Amino acid sequence: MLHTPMKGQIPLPSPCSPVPSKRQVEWQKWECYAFVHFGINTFTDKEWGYGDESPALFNPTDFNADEAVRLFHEAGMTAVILTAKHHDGFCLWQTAFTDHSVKKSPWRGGKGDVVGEFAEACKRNGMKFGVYLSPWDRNRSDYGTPEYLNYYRNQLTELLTNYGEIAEVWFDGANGGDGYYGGAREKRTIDRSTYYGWDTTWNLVRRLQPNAVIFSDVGPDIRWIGNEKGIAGETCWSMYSPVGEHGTPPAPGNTVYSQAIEGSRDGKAWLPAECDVSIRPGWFYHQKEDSLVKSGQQLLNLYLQTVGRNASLLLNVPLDRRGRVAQSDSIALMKFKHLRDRLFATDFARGASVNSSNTRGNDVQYSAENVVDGDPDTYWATDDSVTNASLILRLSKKATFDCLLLQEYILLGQRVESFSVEWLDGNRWRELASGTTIGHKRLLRFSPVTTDEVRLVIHRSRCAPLISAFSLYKFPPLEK
Ligand code: FUL
Repeated sequence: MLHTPMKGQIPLPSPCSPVPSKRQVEWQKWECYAFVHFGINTFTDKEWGYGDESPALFNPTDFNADEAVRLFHEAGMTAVILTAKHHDGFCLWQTAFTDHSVKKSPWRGGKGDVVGEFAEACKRNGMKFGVYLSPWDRNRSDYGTPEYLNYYRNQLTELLTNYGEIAEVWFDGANGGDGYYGGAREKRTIDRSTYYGWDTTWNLVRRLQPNAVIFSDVGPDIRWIGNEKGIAGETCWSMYSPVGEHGTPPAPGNTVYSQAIEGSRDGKAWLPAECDVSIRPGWFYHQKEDSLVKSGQQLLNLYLQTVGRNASLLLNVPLDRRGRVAQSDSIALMKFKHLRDRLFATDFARGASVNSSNTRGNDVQYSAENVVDGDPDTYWATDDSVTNASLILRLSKKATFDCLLLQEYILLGQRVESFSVEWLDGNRWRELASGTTIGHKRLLRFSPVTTDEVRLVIHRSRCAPLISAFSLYKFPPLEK
């Protein structure tokens, strides 16, 4: 038994800077959510439209936002981000600022609104909704001039005022190059650091949707992981100080993005990582890729490499020419969900008795048993000066497991930089797994062991460690 002062006598650990904002903390809980690429490319079988496509091509035969959103919800996803406008400039909503939109398509007699139907479907199904609005616009004649920025911000204003709560705004780094540009058919290069006046645009988002998180290569709320493969670094800090290429100011499309996969221990800003990856080779639907959809098992691996490494998984599931999710994709999504449900069905560490080498002020509020209580808001903490410490968990009975989940209480900063986990084999401790960062969530897979005693050793931490969860699971056997 600990010799304990009364609960609450010991003050909270001091923050280990930088710390997340409220919107970043909320976003971190989304974990796995859907990206939906849909637009003119769906009908031309391309990935990047040139900008000269006729809006008449957009004509889904059976568009059903509700069905897609329900599927995502059932698959355990928490939000949907829709490509309201891709690089080709075609707009999926009734914008007042261009005719290059659903207004000029035969779909629903020119009265349809894909953004509106998705926003409504998300509301109905308790899902968050976000928008992708491509900064690069290969249709606009004024692209590259200051006028285009008014156009871009006017469009953003429509999206952020007419569709209720917008949870994330996605700013793509791909911009500038050849295009139709109102008939000019030429190559236009812009200065990525200065052209877009990002601060002004981000202020607009803050004003219109104060709770929305802003995504780009440089944040300001969440960062691109630097690849489109669904892989976060085994070391993955939520901190990051983006730098531009060749010493130029960093901006979307202008960072040394290979650094984003790990972020940095001493990064100035809290900029956690989002991993965007498609369920298919392409972002848009192509029939020829129907046989190349990732399996449930592959999606589970992506989950381990993203959510399991302190990042989020933004999984793209495009709509086909009907305006629906293809059957192959929905089967894979439900298998993915089924595998996660089975994996996380039993936590063998829940309710274990836990001893720690040190507990903050010997206060029960910071007790080691907080790591096995299933509550992410309680945590084990050590005294401020103690940055290496250990826990021994005694399970109620022997169990066989091959997966470990660890979580830090990130509201006060990301701290742990080196840890290992051992299991008691007879009377010998043997290493099970080891790692560097933990962050919001760390999942590790190893060969199965059977034991009733496990030890967590924190070797190094930026500040006193705050651990909110330690769980043990068993992977389900491989299914066909
Ligand atoms: C990239 C774009 O160029 C792709 O077409 C896709 O939208 C992807 C999510 O972002 O930068």
